[in-house]
Amino acid sequence: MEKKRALITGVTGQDGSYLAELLADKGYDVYGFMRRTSADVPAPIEVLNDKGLIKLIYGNMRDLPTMQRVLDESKPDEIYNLAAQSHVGVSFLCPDETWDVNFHGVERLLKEATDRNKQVKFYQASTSEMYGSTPPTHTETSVFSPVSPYAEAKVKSHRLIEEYRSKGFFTCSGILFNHESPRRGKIFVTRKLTRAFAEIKLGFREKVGIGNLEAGRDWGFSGDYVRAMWMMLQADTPDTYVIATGKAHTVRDLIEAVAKSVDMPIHWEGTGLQEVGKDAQGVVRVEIDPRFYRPREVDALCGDWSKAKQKLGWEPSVSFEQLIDMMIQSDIREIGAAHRA
Ligand code: NAP
Ligand code: G4F
Repeated sequence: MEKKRALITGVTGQDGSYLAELLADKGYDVYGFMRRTSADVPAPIEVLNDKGLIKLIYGNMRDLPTMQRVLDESKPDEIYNLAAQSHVGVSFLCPDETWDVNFHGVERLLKEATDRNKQVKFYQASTSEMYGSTPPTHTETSVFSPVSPYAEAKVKSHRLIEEYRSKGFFTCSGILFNHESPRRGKIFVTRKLTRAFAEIKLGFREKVGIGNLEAGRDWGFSGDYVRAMWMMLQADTPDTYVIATGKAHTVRDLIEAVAKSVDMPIHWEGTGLQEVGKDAQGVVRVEIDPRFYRPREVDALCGDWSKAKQKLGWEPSVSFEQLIDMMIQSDIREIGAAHRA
């Protein structure tokens, strides 16, 4: 049987890296679309494991000719569109780039891909941010109320995916709630905290500044969520699915759990901007830094993933506590290794 070919945009990101490994393990030839950066990693890069190939080629969601070239070279059966300006806070600072990559990029890719192959299967990385703050639990049919440039662009792309589906194309959307891992970018709140507490624990840092303590998120493991992406494209019909754990925690809960996982329980003193988190010796380990507040905030997100369980047989395998432990242990190892080198 001929090997399947997949194109992953955003392959250098958290999800892209896990997905590339998953697909290569399943025997796919995987093409990854990567931007040229000042790190000067030369492309193409080819990685061959015993089952499949991962080939990274230069591409940019903002550049039509490179997109066309990549599609012609990779001839994908499945496309996973994960590339995005993915930081909500940054989207308030860079709204044009966010709009161009997160919406127009999707528009370009969908058109070029379906012009070339009407049977191509397309996964779009939609997001729980599209709901804004419409409580309490979100399903595939909950109302969208985006509050950031990031979420506005994602809603527009989500609608485009539905439009293509209504015309008979195999286009799926995963409305994914926050998912994390040791490969998470260091400016997202989970990794920022696991990194900071690993440094505090090892004596390289004293404290960390944080924004809104009361925001609630439904945090899962990226490795579980990329499995759901693949399952969506193997289903008989294309659809939209919520992927989540169904359990929400606040940033305050997250800090307490991260601190506990390095045996440094935190207690809180003060209120508002003066609130601090102190360790058992009374040393301030967490303080409020208003620079991390957002112009508009999504207060609480929690997903109902029952459709994905029922129709795809998907379920999450890593708990909130296991996730934090995995991340902090990895950060401790990484920092230790860097200081030994
Ligand atoms: P990430 O780690 O920030 O990765 C984003 C990827 O997009 C990176 O590979 C980045 O490349 C690439 N990219 C950015 N601009 C590009 C451009 N102009 N052209 C080509 N590539 C570009 O994000 P992630 O956490 O893996 O998330 C993957 C996708 O899922 C994103 O679309 C995100 O919006 C969405 N999502 C994420 C979550 C979550 O909790 N993680 C939840 C819901 C939806 P560089 O390495 O060059 O920067
Ligand atoms: O970790 P965050 O930056 O993730 P956010 O904004 O929820 O977005 C992530 O998840 C979305 C899915 O819902 C994805 F679509 C998106 O691509 C991205 O992966 O912030 C989480 C919460 C926010 O409420 C934020 O205001 O934590 C709050 N927060 C408090 N202090 C902070 C901080 N966030 C960051 N990044 N840094 C802080 O110091």
